[in-house]
Amino acid sequence: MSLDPETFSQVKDTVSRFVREKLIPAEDIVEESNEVPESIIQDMRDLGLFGLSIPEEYGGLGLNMSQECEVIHELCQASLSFRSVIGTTVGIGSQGLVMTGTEEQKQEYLPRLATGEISSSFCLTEPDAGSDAASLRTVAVRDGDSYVLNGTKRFITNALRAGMLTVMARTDPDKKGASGISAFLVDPKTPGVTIAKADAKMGQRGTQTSDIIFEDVRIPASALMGEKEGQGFYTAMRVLDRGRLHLSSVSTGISERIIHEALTYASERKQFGQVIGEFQLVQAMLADSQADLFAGKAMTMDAAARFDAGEEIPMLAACCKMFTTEAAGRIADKAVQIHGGAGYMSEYKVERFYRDVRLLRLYEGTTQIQQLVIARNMLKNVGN
Ligand code: COS
Repeated sequence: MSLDPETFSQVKDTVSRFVREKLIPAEDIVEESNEVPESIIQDMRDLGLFGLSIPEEYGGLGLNMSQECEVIHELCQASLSFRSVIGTTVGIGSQGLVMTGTEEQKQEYLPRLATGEISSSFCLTEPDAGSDAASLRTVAVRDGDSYVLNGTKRFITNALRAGMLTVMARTDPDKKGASGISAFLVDPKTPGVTIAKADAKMGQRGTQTSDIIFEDVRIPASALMGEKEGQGFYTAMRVLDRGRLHLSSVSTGISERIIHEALTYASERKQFGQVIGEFQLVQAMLADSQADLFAGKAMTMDAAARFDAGEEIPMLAACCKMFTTEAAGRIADKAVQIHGGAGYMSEYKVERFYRDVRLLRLYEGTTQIQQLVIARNMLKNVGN
């Protein structure tokens, strides 16, 4: 699956224009109001952004991974909260369904997800199951033609606006680890589902995360993704591999924007009778940031091309996620430093971006989980 080069180039140009003309000017409103204006969400629907990764036969744009990474890099030249509106639908919320759903399940949800009529959330994390995802405790007990769900999910992005939840739950209580977990497609309006109020966070204002509580939620047996029990954890891992490439592009996109802010400031701000960009110690910070950005973009595009060619990429995706998110942290830190005292002031965007990018090293697997995935794969391949 991929979009033809000419149409793809138009999509990319349109996204760049949208970022420049609509998103960047709206950044302050989002920061102040803690929400993305409905008019912008409608623009995103009109541009087809919710359907980037959904195959064309279900109404999406059908981008391949390389194309998705390029578009996400462009989109993330603006505040990360905008990307977050479509992020769960484009990435982890829909891709399990694309990979393993039955035709009927795909027909039920994908066309509406692609247009943005509904959006989706990915429900894996729980109060006691974060990095150790396989220890999750939400249960789905089979009862005739239904399953009954009980449990709590935590930090679920876009839960408050979701029209479809991909929920990982334990169907086999005798199997403690990965193989007892199944994935379900759940309508959040089902009786017994409670979505808690949005969490207060360090940054990314305008992005909403919440707990979801399932209390005796009866869902039809046909909601079991792929109609196969015991596949949920493996699907989640595959979805996260892909999601980690998506997030790498998020990181390189916002890194490029932060470097632009630092460079602009360094070219205008004068001290000791000259612009500070002429000082070599400032140049060193700019140069390190640019090299980090170039490396991150190159590795992400390489891994995405390999994914599109059908290669197994869990280790490479973890390398990209680890490197690009850590690089975004370094770049944001240097941008604040280049701004001096001004960098600590909310009036300048780098203060906000510094807080926003802190999340990148935490969600969809912390840096330490990426290290674990990389090293385990290296050790597995010894002697091959
Ligand atoms: N693709 C497919 N299958 C995978 C896989 C992948 N990328 N990674 C692991 N698996 C399989 C393993 O092969 C193993 O299969 P068996 O049951 O047949 O043995 C199973 O999944 C369990 O894997 P493993 O033994 O490695 O599981 P662990 O519990 O030790 O750890 C980690 C797995 C830590 C990698 C996983 O829990 C993880 O990614 N945690 C972070 C979760 C996360 O990113 N949360 C963010 C929430 S979403 S915003």
